[in-house]
Amino acid sequence: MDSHLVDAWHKEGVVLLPDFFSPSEINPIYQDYKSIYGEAGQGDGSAVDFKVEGAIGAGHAKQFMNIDILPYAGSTAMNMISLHPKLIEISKQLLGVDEVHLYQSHTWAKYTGEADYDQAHHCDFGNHTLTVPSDDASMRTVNFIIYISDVTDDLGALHYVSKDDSDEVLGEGAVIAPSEKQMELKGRERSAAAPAGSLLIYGIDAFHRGTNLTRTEGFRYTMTVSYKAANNPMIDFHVWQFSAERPWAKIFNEATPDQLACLGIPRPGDSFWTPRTLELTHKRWPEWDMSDYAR
Ligand SMILES: O=C(O)CCC(=O)C(=O)O
Ligand SMILES: [Fe+2]
Repeated sequence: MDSHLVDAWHKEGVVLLPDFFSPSEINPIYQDYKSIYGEAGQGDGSAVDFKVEGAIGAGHAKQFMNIDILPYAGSTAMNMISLHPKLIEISKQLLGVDEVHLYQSHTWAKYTGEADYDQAHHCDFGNHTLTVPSDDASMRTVNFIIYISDVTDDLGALHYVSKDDSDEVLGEGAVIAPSEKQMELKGRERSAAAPAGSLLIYGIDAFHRGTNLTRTEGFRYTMTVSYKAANNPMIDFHVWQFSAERPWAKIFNEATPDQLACLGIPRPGDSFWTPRTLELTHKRWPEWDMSDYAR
């Protein structure tokens, strides 16, 4: 149990772990992004600025291009990193629960000039729940950003405000920042710039914002991966079951029962597994080695 990480998480609301993944874990994913998305977006590679007078940024549809959802067309590494045992373990520690579910996993490639990526400070609950962040920390979220390429300030590093600072500016436990408070939050923001392989961890109640890419012909490759307590129906983002035609074999062929449990698949020994469900599931996913489940 890494109590230092848990303390930092509760105090700051955001934790940056530089060089968390090894180059051998990240390099194949970098190659996937290169072949799927390329190194140039739409536009001529010079920065654009669409901010209105007095605003620090806003959401635009063009910021959200070049996003795909698990399972991916790319390598095993690209598919399995969302279910990395270290991410599962950290999620359990930070939420303080024994069972977690993966509820979000998407790629994101951003390019200088394709959009103005500057956003206003916000917490992500707006599209992760129909309610608001819970008072109970175990019913909130653990949101990871995995850095596939180097992320510097001129390549759109996320900026965030620590919990102490947002509480001071907005009042204790606030999760909505009115426009007249945005400049003050910006004055307290910190940068999450870090090299490829780094891991950023934040929660559903942490103020942060995307920032613009300004380096000529710059690009930023990241992956967004989020966990919640397994028994938390308030939180969701994707619905895995909706996309049965996607390449799920890439996950089934590699994942352990613990990893598959993060997608809602009952563990070996669960009463769900009967001769009938085993046979039908095997017909559905013939490549999946189900011997642990059949035992
Ligand atoms: O990609 C980033 O750096 C942050 C984007 C973000 O916060 C969002 O779209 O909600
Ligand atoms: Fe966000």
